[in-house]
Amino acid sequence: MVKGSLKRAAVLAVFGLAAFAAIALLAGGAEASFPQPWQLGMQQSASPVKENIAWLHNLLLVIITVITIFVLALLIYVMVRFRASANPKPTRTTHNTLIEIVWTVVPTLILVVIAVPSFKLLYFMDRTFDAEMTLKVNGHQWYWSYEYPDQGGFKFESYMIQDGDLKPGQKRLLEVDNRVVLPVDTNVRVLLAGTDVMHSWMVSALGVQTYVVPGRVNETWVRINKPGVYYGQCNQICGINHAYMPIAVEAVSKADFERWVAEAKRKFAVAPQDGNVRVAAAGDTPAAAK
Ligand SMILES: [Cu+2]
Repeated sequence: MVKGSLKRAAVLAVFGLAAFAAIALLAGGAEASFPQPWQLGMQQSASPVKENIAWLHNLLLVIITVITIFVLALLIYVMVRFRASANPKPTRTTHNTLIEIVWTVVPTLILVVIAVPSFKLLYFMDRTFDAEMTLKVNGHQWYWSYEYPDQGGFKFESYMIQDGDLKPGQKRLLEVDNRVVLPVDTNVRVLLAGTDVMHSWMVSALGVQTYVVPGRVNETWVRINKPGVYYGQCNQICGINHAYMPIAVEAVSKADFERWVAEAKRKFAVAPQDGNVRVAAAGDTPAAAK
């Protein structure tokens, strides 16, 4: 009897240690706003949504680890204890009410424990009700364009820097010519639409992954809590250059954001459309008519 409970305690201790080792390994892995070689864990959080995602991920990791080790231990025990040579005359038992209740109730409780924080997070990440500004994201084959309706409505396109044009320190396949600049500690409503096919705007450190669909507007939000550059990628297969339309979000202080807006308004000013448009003449070649 004593031997049995000792064995049980030892098994429980092993479960616990394995779970914590797995969490330490996965959660402590990387601290960066871009994917790193051999990275195991998720990128460091830079928004409340991502913090909540990381928390739920760690909870699930414990549950998954414990269940997997428990089932594995049961299988090994059964294989050893009830193998033909050790157990030549098998029992004909088919029902055990207590065990049947336990294996129904315990999984139900586990599902409830997962469902409650899961639904809470789902509604939390859905939208922000007190947005301080709006960012419009447009997906194209194969680049992004961004629009700032609350800052005068300027818009610009954001293309990946090609390998040959990379400057020292720029990240291959992640750096873009025009980064999306956003202020920190600000609730930003993000509206997303597509112009051709489906794309997906995914920035890992911000916990955002929203589909970009032609003909409809999807909504999400970010609140970036520390300055930095957060890289992401299109993660909906959208055609041949799907891998070459990265996202670079640069989070700056509110004062720096105002300065950037003033500069961006000039830089990305839309050319006046009134009266100066040259009408193509009959003899123009297509190139000259532009
Ligand atoms: Cu895409």
